[in-house]
Amino acid sequence: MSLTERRRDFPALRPRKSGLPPVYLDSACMSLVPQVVLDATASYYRDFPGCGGRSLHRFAEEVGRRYEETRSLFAHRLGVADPRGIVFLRNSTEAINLVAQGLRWKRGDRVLISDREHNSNLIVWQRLAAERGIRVDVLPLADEGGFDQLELENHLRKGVRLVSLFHTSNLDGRSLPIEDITELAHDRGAQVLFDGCQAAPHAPLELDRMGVDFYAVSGHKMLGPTGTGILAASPERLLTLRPLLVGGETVEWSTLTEHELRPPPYRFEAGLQNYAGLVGMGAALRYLEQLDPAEMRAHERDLNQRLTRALMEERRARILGPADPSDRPSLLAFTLEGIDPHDAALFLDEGYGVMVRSGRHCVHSWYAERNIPGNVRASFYFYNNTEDVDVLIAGLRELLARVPASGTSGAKTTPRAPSGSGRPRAAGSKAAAARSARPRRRAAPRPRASARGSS
Ligand code: ALA
Repeated sequence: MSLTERRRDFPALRPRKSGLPPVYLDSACMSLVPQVVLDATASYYRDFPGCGGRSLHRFAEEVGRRYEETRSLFAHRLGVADPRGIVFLRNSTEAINLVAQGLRWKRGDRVLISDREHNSNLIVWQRLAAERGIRVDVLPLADEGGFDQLELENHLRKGVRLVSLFHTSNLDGRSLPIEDITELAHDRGAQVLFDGCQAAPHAPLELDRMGVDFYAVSGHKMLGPTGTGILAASPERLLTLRPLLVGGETVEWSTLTEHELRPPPYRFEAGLQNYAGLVGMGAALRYLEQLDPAEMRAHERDLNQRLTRALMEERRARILGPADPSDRPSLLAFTLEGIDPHDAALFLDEGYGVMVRSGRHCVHSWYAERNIPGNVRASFYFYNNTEDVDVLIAGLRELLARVPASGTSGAKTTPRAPSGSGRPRAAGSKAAAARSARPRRRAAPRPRASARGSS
């Protein structure tokens, strides 16, 4: 079965009232969910709605078995030999928080992050700096070109305790050489934590072989239900972390004055767990196992190439990050001169049924440094096809034609959002100009069936 034939497995891609399927290009935020995952999730409530690990009856036994099966599937996907190195959490944000708040810090300990980390891998360290006196160093990354190992070594020489970086960027789609980074960090006595949210959905990993200390993943970006993240680490590394929460299921025994924690991973999984979600996640991991990662990568790169070429023909479009889509296959972030990114996203959704993400993608710090209000981001997964890209291109062309470059909402001139407002908006008449360009219904006929279902 070709990758795009698998579109049939995704109920959210079914044609809507207009007769057309939605164009979903926001999988970097959250992937769609195949029917098998929906069925597995529902099967928990329908067929074996028990408390895992507590009761001895058949429902509880079944959920316990499925829960551990999902743990083993995650371990297999990530190349972790011992499933006890997989801790179930809500998402990668919680996983990073577990490492940040779980390690025992000394004043002056250094953490090294990059200049384009998601807030999940930034705010936690800022808080530790303010409250516990750690130091946060920032590794600048070039917008183009490879990873600068010398710059990393210069930082490591200062005595870094933890290097905490994205694996694949949600901002510009590039990946970091995590094996080399791990080796360099270990040579200097530092541990590594990678945010694998944008990498794990696209390929299996070999974390044990690479010696990665901690790796955070969100299941909702890899076909799973929401609330199904994990932290991967060796059980020995996990022993160095203080649990964020304790309570039911985290202890071997307790008296009125004492308790003994269970070994990892159970000491980190307090209270009744997201059994339905994790049973669904097991189905998601089994589904992913059937896909060829090389084929997936080539397919995503080809879609990205198609959009890249179209944008390169547009004088007002500027692509963020590496020029070559092979260096950022799963996503493409861009600005359109004179058009506010949120206006562009609304125009595409309302007029063309195209869903992209706009704004600062939870990497506010990077945009603030450059005084850019945000950008538009299209992200690809194996279920996207060329028609998706062509509809997006048609929408962007119409938007550019409707909103002239000058005298309208300008990416360069749009003021930064007042703090706390969350969504940057284009100012006054500029925003109005872009918004008035928004069609009230589908503005242009979408390319029809010939491309549908093809890759
Ligand atoms: N949800 C975040 C994004 O869309 C990570 O990039």
